[in-house]
Amino acid sequence: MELKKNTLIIGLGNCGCKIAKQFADIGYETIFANGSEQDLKVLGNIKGIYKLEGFDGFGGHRDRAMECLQENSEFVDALCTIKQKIIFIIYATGGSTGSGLSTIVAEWLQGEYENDKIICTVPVLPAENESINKHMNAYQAITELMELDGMGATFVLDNNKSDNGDLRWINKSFLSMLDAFLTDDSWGEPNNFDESERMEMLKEPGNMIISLCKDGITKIREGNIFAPLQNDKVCGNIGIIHSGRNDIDINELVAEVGKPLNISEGWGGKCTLIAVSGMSFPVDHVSRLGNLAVEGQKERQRNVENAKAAALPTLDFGVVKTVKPIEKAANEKKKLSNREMLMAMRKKA
Ligand SMILES: Nc1nc2c(ncn2[C@@H]2O[C@H](COP(=O)(O)OP(=O)(O)OP(=O)(O)O)[C@@H](O)[C@H]2O)c(=O)[nH]1
Ligand SMILES: [Mg+2]
Repeated sequence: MELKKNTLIIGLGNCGCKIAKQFADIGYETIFANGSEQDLKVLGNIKGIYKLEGFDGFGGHRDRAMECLQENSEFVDALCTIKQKIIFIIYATGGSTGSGLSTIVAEWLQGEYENDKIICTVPVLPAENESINKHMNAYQAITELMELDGMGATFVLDNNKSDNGDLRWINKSFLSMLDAFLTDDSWGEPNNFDESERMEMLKEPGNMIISLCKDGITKIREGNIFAPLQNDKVCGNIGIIHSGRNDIDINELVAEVGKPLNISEGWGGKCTLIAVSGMSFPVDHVSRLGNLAVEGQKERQRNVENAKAAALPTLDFGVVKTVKPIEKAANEKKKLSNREMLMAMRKKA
């Protein structure tokens, strides 16, 4: 089985759809769901678009998702006829459409296909300088995701890692990493990192990361697109494709990510690839975002309290009295207007 052919990418909300579009452009089967006509226009003329009628954005309210799905049965119908074995749901946790839909869609797919499919999620976390509402939504989305049973791997992308706010770099990097993971068909002595081993990794619940370069081990901690790893060394499986000869020192890698149950290695890759699955969710980092929201709300509350004291005082504007014009003396001759003078002159002539 070729993994790419057996993969469906679902993009939810604006960010999810933009990342999913990149996969569509390189031949992946894709479904897009969003309410905003303007956002969908950016995708161009492409199949698999579901416009969520009546929901032109959720305006920051994740809780509108259920109502939206009830009113947009065409999209839910599409979720019931998926042929691919592996499904990726991509969405921004900080927005409201993708963030709100994500849990319900994941739960729906899980119920619909039970253990028949591997359902992976790709939640995108807001940067630390984004708004309170984004941090609250992200915290809720990750809490809900962690409570779901039967899910496959989760790739937590972190917008805080973007270079000067360049989110396209995050999108592109994820595309190349996941595509390499799904399509690298390199083979060599003495072993290969085969498709069934990759499927096992995707099937494994918990956090997963991919790194695509020679200095992959240091990139696991910094300079990557993923949320900072939970510092507990919980690790399920490691997959490696060496591009040269043993270009990854496994002991060094294990010291970094923890002791895995299994290590699958392949040789002859176009570039070095490291994948680590079954790790803990990045709870510390997500808590940090949650606390930023709590602190932000406290500050707003303080501002509201201070603003109360700043009521407008009552001012006495006084009353302006009118003054009567001075009456002209009765004997004073009325001055003629220019017109009157001209008329009088014409009469005389
Ligand atoms: N990595 C990445 N993040 C993005 C991108 N576009 C938006 N975001 C992030 O996504 C979050 C906003 O989510 P959106 O996807 O725009 O929201 P939505 O799902 O359309 O929901 P609404 O609030 O209803 O519009 C913010 O945290 C942004 O930083 C993108 O192209 N790449
Ligand atoms: Mg939107």
